[in-house]
Amino acid sequence: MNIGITCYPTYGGSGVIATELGKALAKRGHQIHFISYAMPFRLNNFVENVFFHEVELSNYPLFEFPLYSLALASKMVEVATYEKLDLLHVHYAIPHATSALLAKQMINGKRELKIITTLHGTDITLVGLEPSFLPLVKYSTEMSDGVTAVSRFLKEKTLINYSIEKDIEVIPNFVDTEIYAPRTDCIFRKHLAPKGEKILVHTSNFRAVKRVTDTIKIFEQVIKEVPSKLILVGDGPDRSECERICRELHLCDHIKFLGKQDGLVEILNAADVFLIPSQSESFGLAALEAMACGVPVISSSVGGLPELIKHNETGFIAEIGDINRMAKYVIDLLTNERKHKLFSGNSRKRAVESFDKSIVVPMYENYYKKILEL
Ligand code: GMT
Repeated sequence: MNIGITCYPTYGGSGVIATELGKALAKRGHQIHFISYAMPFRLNNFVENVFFHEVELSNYPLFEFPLYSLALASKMVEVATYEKLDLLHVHYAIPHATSALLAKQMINGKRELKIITTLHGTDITLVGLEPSFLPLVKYSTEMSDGVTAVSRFLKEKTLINYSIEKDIEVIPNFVDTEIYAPRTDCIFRKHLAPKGEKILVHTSNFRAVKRVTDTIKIFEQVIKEVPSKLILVGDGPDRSECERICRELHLCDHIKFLGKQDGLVEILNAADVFLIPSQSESFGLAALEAMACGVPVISSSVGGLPELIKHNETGFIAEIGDINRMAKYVIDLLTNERKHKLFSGNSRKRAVESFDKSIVVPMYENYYKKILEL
């Protein structure tokens, strides 16, 4: 198949999934054309059958706001026409699905182009609900030839919040469990915890929805019982506030802010537990990556997280904001070696058996075939 893929190229789960999917499909012999305003960050090496088409934006003085959605639609028309695309798979509805539908209309009659939209999270649960976007997200979802959601939770939310009657296919996030795997040669651990302290890790984009401050409050309780370190990976609007809280609680010597990092596998391999106390999380790719490395996850009971994390098997789940309970769960795992080993093995097993890319990529491939036959 000749497949166009549009995603946000910067850090973020939807971009990771779109890029890894494209690379995996290319390995399976498909021609993949990424269309975006910048090269997706995981596309940093040459990959056979993968092409990148940059959307260029004119900054004519009259345009006070950049007209990216329109420039994207034009580029989609160009790529679909000259690269003979069979389908366009767009990740994150806003504005990608709308641009794709416009492109489809523009080439109508000249070429049959199917549009598949993958809903990832805040495009449905947060941003899409704003009055300025809601009608557009509803229309674009309804008019796409195929729609996938990354969890059953997100599918239900879409159908209810937008009053949509549409067959939405649930295809979960995936991970390459050969790369995200437990390693014995972890040099980071000694560096991060020189006195053999336990290590708690959280990775995110430091947005309010991630409740990163909860990880610090959980840690404040844990360190009273267990010598430990908290490693925070990523960056975003809440980072300064988190750093302020660390200073206020006199925890700066025990909490390390690593900022954005590429070497996540090494960091996860140093972790004893992974924290994800989010306010909203349609799947939780970060938690899956930790599980693949054999790290038990403590999470809030929101969104798609309970579809991923098995309570009392691969980790623990608590109500949003229930810091005391989450801290109790962390202490329980860090002080019970037998239980930790069991949960670690269960986590790895679940990632390999249910969410490895060899299982999930064919789900997309089969879905494409189904939509192309319609
Ligand atoms: O919605 C976001 O916060 C960003 C979005 C993204 O584009 O990175 O993340 C969402 O998509 C990921 C990949 O499908 C999911 O694993 C995340 O759970 C989801 N984030 C939220 O729902 C908050």
